[in-house]
Amino acid sequence: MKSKNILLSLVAGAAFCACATQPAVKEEPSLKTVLGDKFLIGVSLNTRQSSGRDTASLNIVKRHFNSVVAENCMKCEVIHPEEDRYDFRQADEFVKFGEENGMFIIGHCLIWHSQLAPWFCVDKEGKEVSPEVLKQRMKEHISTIVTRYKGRVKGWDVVNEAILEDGSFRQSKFYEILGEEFIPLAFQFAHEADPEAELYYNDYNMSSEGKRNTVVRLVNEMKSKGLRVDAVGMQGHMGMDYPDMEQFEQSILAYASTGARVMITEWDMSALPTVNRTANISDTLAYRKALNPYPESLPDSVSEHWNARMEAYMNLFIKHADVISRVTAWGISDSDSWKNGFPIKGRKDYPLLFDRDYQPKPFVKELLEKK
Ligand code: 9MR
Repeated sequence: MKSKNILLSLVAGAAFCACATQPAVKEEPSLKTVLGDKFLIGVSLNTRQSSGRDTASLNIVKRHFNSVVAENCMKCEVIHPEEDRYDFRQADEFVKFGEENGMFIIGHCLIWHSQLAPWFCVDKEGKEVSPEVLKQRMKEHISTIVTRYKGRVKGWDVVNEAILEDGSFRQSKFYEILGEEFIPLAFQFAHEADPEAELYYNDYNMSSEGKRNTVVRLVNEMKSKGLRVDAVGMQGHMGMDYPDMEQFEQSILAYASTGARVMITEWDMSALPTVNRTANISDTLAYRKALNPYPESLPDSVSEHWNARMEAYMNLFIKHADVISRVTAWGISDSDSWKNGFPIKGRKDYPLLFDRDYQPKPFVKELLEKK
């Protein structure tokens, strides 16, 4: 017994000496360490990133984020281009990347009017399919994709952008053929395919009152029918003069009142003059030089305003961390962003958390220094 104690003391002593002589490794501050006890902090990945080619971006992803979402590779036209053909190559790569890096993986998106494969709502003659056929196609599409990634993709944007700002339903093919019913049906099919997966309704301009009222009604109705709806995704595509923060806050609370959580799912803030507030990819405008005022770099005064607004929004998310369970940026560095090409092609925008040199923006730096 005595000799065992001596041995233990020697081991402990050696361990102590080893610790004492080695300088403590200082963990680099990261967004996930600063925010990890509040909500998941996520980012969307394009295929250069999820395939591992864009290593500069991946250093940021691995250090700062604990959740990833597919920017494009799970959308219908990519993953299910023809009725009897799926193409899972890019989606498989994305999910593998997420798993290898311990990320909370989000699938985006199952039912959406945009980037919908052309075959989806028509028959061989190009005529609109019947409600029964469309239901069957939705079921097959959703079950095949969700089942493939069962237990690996932890949450799905089940229905994307189905409601307009005034609260009416978007006149998509899904709505025209099936009416409102297409939304609960999509949630039902997704849940049947993976009962463990979280399911979300996701949309932009979610602080506009009309849209808010309809989404709240929809979520309440689905929940009262016993359907699983885990969260409402407020995309969070912002500009320098919208959304109004008070309305945004009211919306967070309104969505949370359904009992679902709230997620900021596609966060970015354009630093350019606002020409419209939509994120619907077909709402484009012609290029004019005056609308691309910072082709070299962002002037300090604009950068300060941008950082102050982003910081204020981050503080709002932190304030409501009891109901917000994820904040996801829509891209890693400014050069990735869809905003460089939308709503006007060829502009240079500065909407993300990291700049074109992969450096954190001032408000991110400040956040990191707080820890
Ligand atoms: O960022 C995406 C961009 O690369 C695509 O070209 C575009 C095409 O529809 O979709 C962008 O992502 C959208 C997201 O899937 C849904 N909400 C709006 C986003 C910006 O359009």
